[in-house]
Amino acid sequence: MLKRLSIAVAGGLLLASTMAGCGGSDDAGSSGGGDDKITLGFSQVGAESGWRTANTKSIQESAASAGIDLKFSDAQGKQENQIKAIRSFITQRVDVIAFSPVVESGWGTVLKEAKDAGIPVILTDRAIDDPDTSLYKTFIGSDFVAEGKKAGDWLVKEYEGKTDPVNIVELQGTPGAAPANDRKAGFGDVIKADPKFKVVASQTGQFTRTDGKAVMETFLKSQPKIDVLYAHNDDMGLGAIEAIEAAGKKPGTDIKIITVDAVKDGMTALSEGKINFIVECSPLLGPQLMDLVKKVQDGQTIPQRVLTEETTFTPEQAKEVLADRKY
Ligand code: GZL
Repeated sequence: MLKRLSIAVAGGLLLASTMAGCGGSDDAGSSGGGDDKITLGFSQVGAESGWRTANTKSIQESAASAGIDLKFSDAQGKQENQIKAIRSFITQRVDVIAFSPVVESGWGTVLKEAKDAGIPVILTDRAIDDPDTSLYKTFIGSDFVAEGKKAGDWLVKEYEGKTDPVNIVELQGTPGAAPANDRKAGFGDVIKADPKFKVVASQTGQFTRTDGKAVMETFLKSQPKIDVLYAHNDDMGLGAIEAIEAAGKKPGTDIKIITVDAVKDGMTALSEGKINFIVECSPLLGPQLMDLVKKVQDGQTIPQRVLTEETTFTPEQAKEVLADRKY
């Protein structure tokens, strides 16, 4: 799918256009870099979801297409592994370091080490909460608070004019992760305006299908009445659908479901009416990241924040675009 992101610069914010699904071979791990090749050290969160798999593919393919020597490390969801990988990239004297921080906090020390070693750092996908923004050149990723607000706005519209209580259960992402914190905050901000909306249970499903299913099973046992599920990503929503169906209920009808990401499996469930609304979060950050890496290597000034614009999907819209989805 051609992902068109309009180019606009406002207050140091760049929205850049990018073509999705770049070509080139899938270059896993590190490829032999010649002397003049830029060497990029990338620390990835893990492989917890369909979104993450697509994000990794985009980064590996884009590095190959851009002729960038990629040293890729999978942290299996552990911050200590990401810190170790960043230290290893510093020892190897890579040209640029990029990473998707699994959680928001605890990065100051290792990023100071990269800064002292004169190696520029780019944040991708998730933000950090360190106040010292000189520790990284830019953050390219979505506005997760806005994603949560879009989910809340849909729910408010869906129940407009109704007065009965609406019991909501929430499957949160990884504790401490920016998308989990912000999607919760954005959603909560919108629904607090109407007392009929009540989050009766909220627990992490770690962004995975397995945990999403297990937690939804406990919600179904403990909650006398569930009207809505808000899941911070498609994968947890898909796991919850399995639990809802096993309990003899119809997902999308007996329990309305809102998720975030818009990966293929989520969009398929949406087109079938098992999910009611999906807020898109694009994993295809590879092309923009490689462009930023080259600019940083050339010593060019780049915006502090590169925001990926995203849309939302209803079941009807999902049916229209499903065939073109690349992830
Ligand atoms: C969001 C990304 C989140 C996805 C999940 O940018 O960090 O992590 O929403 C993924 O699917 O696991």
